[in-house]
Amino acid sequence: MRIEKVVLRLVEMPLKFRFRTSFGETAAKRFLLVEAVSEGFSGWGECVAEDGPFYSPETTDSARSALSRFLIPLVLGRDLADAPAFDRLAERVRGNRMAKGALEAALRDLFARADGVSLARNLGGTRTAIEVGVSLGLQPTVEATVENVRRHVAQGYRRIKVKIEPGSDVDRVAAVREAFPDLPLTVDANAAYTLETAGPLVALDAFGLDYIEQPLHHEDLVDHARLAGRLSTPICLDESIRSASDAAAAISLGACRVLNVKLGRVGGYGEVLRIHEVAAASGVPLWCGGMLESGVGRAHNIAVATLPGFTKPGDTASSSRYFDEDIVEPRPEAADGLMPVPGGPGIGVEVRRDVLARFTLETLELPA
Ligand code: OSB
Ligand code: MG
Repeated sequence: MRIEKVVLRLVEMPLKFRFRTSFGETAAKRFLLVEAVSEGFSGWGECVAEDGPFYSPETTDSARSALSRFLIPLVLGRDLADAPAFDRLAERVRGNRMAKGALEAALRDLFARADGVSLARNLGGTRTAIEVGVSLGLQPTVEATVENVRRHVAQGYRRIKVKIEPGSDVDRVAAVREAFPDLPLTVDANAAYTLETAGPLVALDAFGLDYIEQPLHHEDLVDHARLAGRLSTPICLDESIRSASDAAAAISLGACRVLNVKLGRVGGYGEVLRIHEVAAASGVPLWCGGMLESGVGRAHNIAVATLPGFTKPGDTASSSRYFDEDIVEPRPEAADGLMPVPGGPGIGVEVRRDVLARFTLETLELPA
């Protein structure tokens, strides 16, 4: 397909709640949306870079620059045989994975739509529904934490993940575990601890967590392997895994026994599939993480989670948990912790251009 035009939009959608982690707080979802146009079809990708470089070194501004100056020009006016062809063209662009992943996702959606098949099926996905959990931000008190868990358990989520940080860890988990003795429960520290301050993490072994997500530095593997030797609870890595080669290194070092996979963090579906192979070869379970995505990114996450290696519930909660109004229809909505996989072409949801226009702050049209 000849890529005729790419439209880059800066979009802002109000969030229904403030989301606090050990690295910061978000009150609105501001992101770049990529639309790739060819032969009357539009493919959509969402860039998961945030406003500031606090989860990842990439930001919305750095992604806009990488996309408009280096990545989009690689495809404009070019006749691409398929979406993986972009992966090869973009190989010489280092890092900037969220920017790369957003364009790659738009192209994957575009090609699948033109073929009239669902992206999930195209990738080799095997599920018609995916099991989902929910990621709960830091609350001001232990009581508010338990109450928030209670509300989400009542909504049927299959696993609850609670954010922790030094000073808000063992007390939160102990209270949640006491109220919900059998709940599949995990914690995410977003890199807030060090080997020296890991005492509370060792204490968490008493609460039967499924795993502890990214306890140490965002680029570390070696200290995670050391920490794993002190814990009976498995470690799951998020920030530290940017590629299949990171995943292979982490697994062989013993730095993790579970992997959180995010399409944007690893630079697109090509890398997701390579991580999927690495994990399958060593029997490491995967799950699909989230970045508070709009319906477009959420639909991509659903496609990712249909792959057979994604055996643990991910963070792709219902669109209505985050937003009063979404830019796609049908909205991705889970019932009883099961998110249906749309069967239509591409990501299986349609962008509502009228709603999108209301949430769009800036539009950059890049014609061939
Ligand atoms: O660490 O998984 C994370 C959100 C933004 C940045 C990092 C993370 C998260 C979440 C939220 O945990 C997951 C979601 O509900 O989309
Ligand atoms: Mg995480």
